[in-house]
Amino acid sequence: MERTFAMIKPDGVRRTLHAEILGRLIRKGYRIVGLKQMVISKELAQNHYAEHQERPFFGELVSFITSGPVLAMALEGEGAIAGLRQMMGATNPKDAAPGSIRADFATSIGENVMHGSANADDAARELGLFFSSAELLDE
Ligand code: D4T
Repeated sequence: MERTFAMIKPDGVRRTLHAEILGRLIRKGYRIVGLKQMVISKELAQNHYAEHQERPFFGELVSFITSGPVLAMALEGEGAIAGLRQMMGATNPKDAAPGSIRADFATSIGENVMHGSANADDAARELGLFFSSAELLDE
């Protein structure tokens, strides 16, 4: 069993895609072990996206992700880290596989509806940034 961090970004929350996206994740078989709608602080955003600090789009990325509430999630399931990435599709919706969440619901690379941890190290780091252990269901 793996745990991973997922998030509906402010564009997805504004468009109330909660049920659409949670429905897909639940039907896939993932267990939602943590869930909260929250506004990300600038500090948390900079920390979460620290790997992109030097990129030209960093400022826009931080201002977008803090622009309104997000729905933060902890998901559990077999192969959940890679499985979630597959369900989300490529970062740029133009390149996302047909039927993936980004292909179906997003048009721009900047506002691409969802985040999912890229690998096991990121999953552990991001779950720790967004959730305390008391907020998560037991295994
Ligand atoms: P996130 O982290 O949001 O799930 O996206 P990915 O893991 O799929 O992609 P990423 O880390 O490469 O990019 C993080 C975030 O930055 C935005 N972005 C990215 C952007 O606005 N312009 C760009 O050129 C790139 C590469 C989109 C996602």
